[in-house]
Amino acid sequence: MVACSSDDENGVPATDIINLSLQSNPGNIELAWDYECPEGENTNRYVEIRYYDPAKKKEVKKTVSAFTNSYTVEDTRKKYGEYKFTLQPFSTTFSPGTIQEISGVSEAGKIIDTYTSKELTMQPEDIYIEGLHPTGGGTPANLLDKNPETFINTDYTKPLGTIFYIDITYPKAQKYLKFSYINRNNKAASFPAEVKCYCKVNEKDDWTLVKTLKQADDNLPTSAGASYTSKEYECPFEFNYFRFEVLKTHTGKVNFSLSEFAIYEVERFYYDPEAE
Ligand SMILES: [Ca+2]
Repeated sequence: MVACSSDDENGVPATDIINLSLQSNPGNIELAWDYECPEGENTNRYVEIRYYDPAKKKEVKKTVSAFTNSYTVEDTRKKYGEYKFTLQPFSTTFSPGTIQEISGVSEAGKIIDTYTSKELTMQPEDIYIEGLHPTGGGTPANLLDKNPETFINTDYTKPLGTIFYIDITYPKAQKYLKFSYINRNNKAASFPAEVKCYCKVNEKDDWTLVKTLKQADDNLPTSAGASYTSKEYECPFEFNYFRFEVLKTHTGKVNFSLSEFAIYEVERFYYDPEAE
């Protein structure tokens, strides 16, 4: 029997729900349905949705307006297996309609993995540069003065294949490596095009390679004055020392030249809703 609009004000039957469907999404389940009667003849006041929430360990009852034909159940989890939903319409006179049921499994909740970082203050003595040009190379302080016109330059008179690097002593141990630099503001200068990033805990330790950056893959900048900020790279341990070793420059010349260098304190926020 189809219960569309009726003149009998003493007891209007509810309009039944049809075509109830369920869509699984990451961390939520979407229910959708139609009504047996066309819009305008729908006799319902609301639809009641009932289900058991295994996360809160309780029965949940939601009501949605008669004009609604979908509902998203938030914070569902794959690990809880099947959810069973019961929908029941109620008419303008609160007469209950036919119960519809549907079951389904949620997709896994989305993993949240984000980093926050802030710059760590360095002193010039925290920086050692291997192979500074003896007269025109500048000093480590030039990398910290926030002035793009002061710079460091490694020794361009050395033969090709000479490896130059910057060693940094961290003021505070870190688990994640993140750094930034600014190319020297001079079009004739050479900039890092392949860099190996190493960490270690103690001064006497061997270096551990954490990441190799390449110009094409990692967008190391090749224009004068351009800046680069690395992603966050996890070290196998909390480190105190960082080596920025330049294997190639974008011009192919032996030396590289930078105007600023910075390191960061990094905190990671990781949350897997399925893991609790
Ligand atoms: Ca500078």
